Amino acid sequence: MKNKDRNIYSEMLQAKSENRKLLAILLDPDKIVWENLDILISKIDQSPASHIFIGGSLVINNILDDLILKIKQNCVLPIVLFPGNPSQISDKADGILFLSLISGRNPDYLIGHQVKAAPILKQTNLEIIPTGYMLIESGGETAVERISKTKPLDRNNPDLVLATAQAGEMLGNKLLYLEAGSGAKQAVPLEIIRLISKNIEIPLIVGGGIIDLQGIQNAYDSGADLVVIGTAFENDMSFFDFRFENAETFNNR
Ligand code: 1GP
Repeated sequence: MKNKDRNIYSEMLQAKSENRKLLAILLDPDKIVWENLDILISKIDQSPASHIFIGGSLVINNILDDLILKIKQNCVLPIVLFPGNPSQISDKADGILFLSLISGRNPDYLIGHQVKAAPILKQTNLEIIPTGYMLIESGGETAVERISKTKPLDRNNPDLVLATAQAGEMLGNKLLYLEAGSGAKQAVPLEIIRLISKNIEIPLIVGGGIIDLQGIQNAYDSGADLVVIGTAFENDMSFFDFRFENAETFNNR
């Protein structure tokens, strides 16, 4: 399928309207073992995932284009860039979460990187999906916090989290992403997911520190429209194998 034939965001809205939950597997190019890629792709293809997100805090490996092309040979899932900085753009992907780190106050991550990325993105066919990205405190310093030099929002201050989410929606973001951070000790609190999902209209992505099926189900039950799984699948490519068969959680494929 060519990039222009796909409308990732419309499909997300459609899924939300049908209460069909979505699942993204997050691949960090720096952690890909090229020799294992075929099996990795077949595991993704057999999994309940609806999307592949690609990105990392650094991405020092210059394999982004090759990685995406290789995945596309064997898997039809939409590939969405989830970039840590403007160097992580590939026109081989289908779309990009155009992130603004609205939980923080670092201008580079609110507008600076976006200004650098805009002319590059203009040259691509990528579907650009403006996304309010909110880091929620999760029991330890995460890579996003370290690299962006921003503080996460206090997980015990739901009023501030809500106001930030509402501001993100009012600014015109099409998605909100509640992020505990990759490998977080504690996932985003369910009360926060519940509060935000009840008070915004746009689809809600939740990720960071979700390590089992129950965690995914809890996030869905609390109002997440799309859950992101990175580390758990990275550590165990069979993560979805036995969970898939009888799991009603995954009704998206
Ligand atoms: C990180 O939300 C994603 O940006 C996924 O987090 O690696 O903890 O699954 P995990």
